[in-house]
Amino acid sequence: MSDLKLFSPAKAGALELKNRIVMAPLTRNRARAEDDAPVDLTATYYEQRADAGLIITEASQVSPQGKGYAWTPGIHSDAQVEGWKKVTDAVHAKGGKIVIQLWHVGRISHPVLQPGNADPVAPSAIAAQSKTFDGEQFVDTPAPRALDIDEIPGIVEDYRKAAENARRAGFDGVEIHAANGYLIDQFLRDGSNKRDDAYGGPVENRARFLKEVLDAVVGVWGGDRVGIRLSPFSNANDIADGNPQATFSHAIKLINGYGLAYLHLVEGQTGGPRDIPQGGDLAALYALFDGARMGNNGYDRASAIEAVESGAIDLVAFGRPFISNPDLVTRLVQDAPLNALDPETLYGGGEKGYTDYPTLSEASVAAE
Ligand code: 8OZ
Repeated sequence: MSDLKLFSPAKAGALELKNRIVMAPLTRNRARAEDDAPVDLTATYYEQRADAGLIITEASQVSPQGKGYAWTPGIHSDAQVEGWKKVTDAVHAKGGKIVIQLWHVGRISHPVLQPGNADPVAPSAIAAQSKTFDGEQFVDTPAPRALDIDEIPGIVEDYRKAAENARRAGFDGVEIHAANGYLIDQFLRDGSNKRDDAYGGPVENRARFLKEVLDAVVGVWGGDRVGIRLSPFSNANDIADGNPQATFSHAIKLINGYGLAYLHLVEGQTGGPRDIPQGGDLAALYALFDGARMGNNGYDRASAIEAVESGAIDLVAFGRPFISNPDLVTRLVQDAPLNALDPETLYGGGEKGYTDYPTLSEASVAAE
């Protein structure tokens, strides 16, 4: 069993991973309300999961404008860096590796979550038929304001500063969140990007913002400590594209030039079926990338073993199973049963459903 590739060490750029099981980025909405800083409980939560070959943190906004939901953490202030430092110290003390996911939500926000109650920003003033949580209720995401071309360098600079803050906070690297209908994805896709300047029109232009973010973040970390997440065939947050195969072929060829640690793809519909719409070819997209390939979405033990053993991908990111099983790696190695997930405690709240899921040994003590 232990000679299964899934449980064997791997390299992802400069990141040396003790196994190929990755904790996927998971929004949990438990940051401190006053300043969006991670709390001590968050250090406990990640520390409990440090057996993963790699932890990718929950998406963390690069600026106040990049925020789209109540109680998500940021990585743009000193207090947030301080909170994250406790997280990285705790994970490192347990022998784990952890990167932070850098996030700007673009139009998936609401004025009540924005500085000065401003309208959220996006490539074009097109509303997403989506919802966000404002701290009290779910609200429709309104029409955003189209970014002025002069504002774009400032947002790229926010990514650069966030990447620097991530270094100060002791992370092993960063993941650029370019998936799930948030700002980078909004630029990439022709359904949300109707600009007629250098950032819109042909895919070369729609990928310009991604390229500038890559330049900024790789400039801080070097390519081999940067990963990127894309969701080519997902329509999460009402994202749409006339030809996702062509869009993401171009994007991944561009990305491949940076020597990144890994390419992380959401396979199929985010948080939903793994089916790829007719004509979509995920393997062809992975083949355009020379570094480690990480797959996510609905994997279980058998499909993860098979995917890595066959060479289809190198690393498997587990989301929901990692929420309810802090010792997921041990359970997968032993082929032990998994704790069920409590959907009521996914977003917001305290330790219930966050740090109180039992490990196998805790569960067996409780059963005695
Ligand atoms: C669930 C709830 C809110 C945000 C994503 C960051 O889909 C998210 C997210 C997931 O990438």
